[in-house]
Amino acid sequence: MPSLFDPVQAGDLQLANRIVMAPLTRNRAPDAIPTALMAEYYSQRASAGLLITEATAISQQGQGYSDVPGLYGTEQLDGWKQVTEAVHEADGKIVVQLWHVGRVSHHDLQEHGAAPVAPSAITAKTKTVLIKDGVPTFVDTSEPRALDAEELPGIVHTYQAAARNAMVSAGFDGVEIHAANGYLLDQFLKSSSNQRTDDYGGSIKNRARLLLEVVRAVSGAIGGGRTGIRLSPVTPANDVHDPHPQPLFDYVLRQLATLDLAYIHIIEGATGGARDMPDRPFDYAALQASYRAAGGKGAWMVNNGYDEALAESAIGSGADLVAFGKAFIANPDLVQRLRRNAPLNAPDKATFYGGGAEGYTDYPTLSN
Ligand code: 8OZ
Repeated sequence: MPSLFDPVQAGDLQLANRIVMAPLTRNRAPDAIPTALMAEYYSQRASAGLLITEATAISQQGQGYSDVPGLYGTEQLDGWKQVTEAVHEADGKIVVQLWHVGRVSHHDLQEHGAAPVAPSAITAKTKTVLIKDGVPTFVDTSEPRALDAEELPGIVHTYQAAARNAMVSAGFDGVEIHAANGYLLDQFLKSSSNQRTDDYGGSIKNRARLLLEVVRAVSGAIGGGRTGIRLSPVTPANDVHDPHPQPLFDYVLRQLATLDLAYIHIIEGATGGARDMPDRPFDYAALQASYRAAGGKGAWMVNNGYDEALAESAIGSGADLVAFGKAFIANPDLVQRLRRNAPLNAPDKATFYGGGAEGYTDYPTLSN
């Protein structure tokens, strides 16, 4: 039986172990440009089998928080290039998470103070972060406007262009499409945020249409074997809900199975919170079985609240990869610590979002 420390193939990505650094928003990219400090942070963690970057906006419209990075300007791509070079220098593999926040934004972050966009004009009961004078402040998200159907091909194209630039200009090993946590693609999937009456709303097939168009466009441009996707069937994050998640995600996974993706990344339960949600039951084993039954060969990546014992048991029962979030914030050498059963540093919540090196690149490794 494989262990967490054994190599694994995820599409075209040959990974040294099955421990993945989950995407983690850290708000340390002023003007959305990745910095040398970010290159240091990611390269410190390069012993992970795979690093997934923090969520990275594909356009200004896709921005929802202060000081999160983008992937649509030359300086942003150059900034990411120094990150990928540092990670490759340290023998790591890194994919960038492609992000459009949809309605989880504030008009101050949008071009000319425009309203954020969404499947329907329904405000999310959630907060975003604006950093003013260096101080992160939580603010209500702004009322969005519903996207016209004519605008959707442009959004698909923007994902595709970002994926191409990620590979060609920024030197990434692949991309992960962020379709989780109540952001744009998840807003289209779930009925609480999608009340459209056109081809992109109503039936499961219609609500999954934009997501599948994006995945086809991205994987068509850079190769399915370098494309992953993140999904969160039942998370309440950012005020999305679907009363029937099992058939919805069953359909999505059966469609994705035909696209030869590198991996499927599933958040089990409430993002960063409870794995079991009695009011939102979901059968993840059935979801994986549907994907495999439909011919899906991508690596199966699980996430949310894993410790080593739970991770090994997941690998034993058919997961290929386990993503760790907070543990990677506080333990740059997490792989080595897990391998040696060494104690873990505790993460400091106060320095998760915004700031500089403190709580970012200064967590000690075992040898320090
Ligand atoms: C925490 C804070 C801001 C954004 C996600 C991109 O939940 C995020 C995020 C997390 O996927």
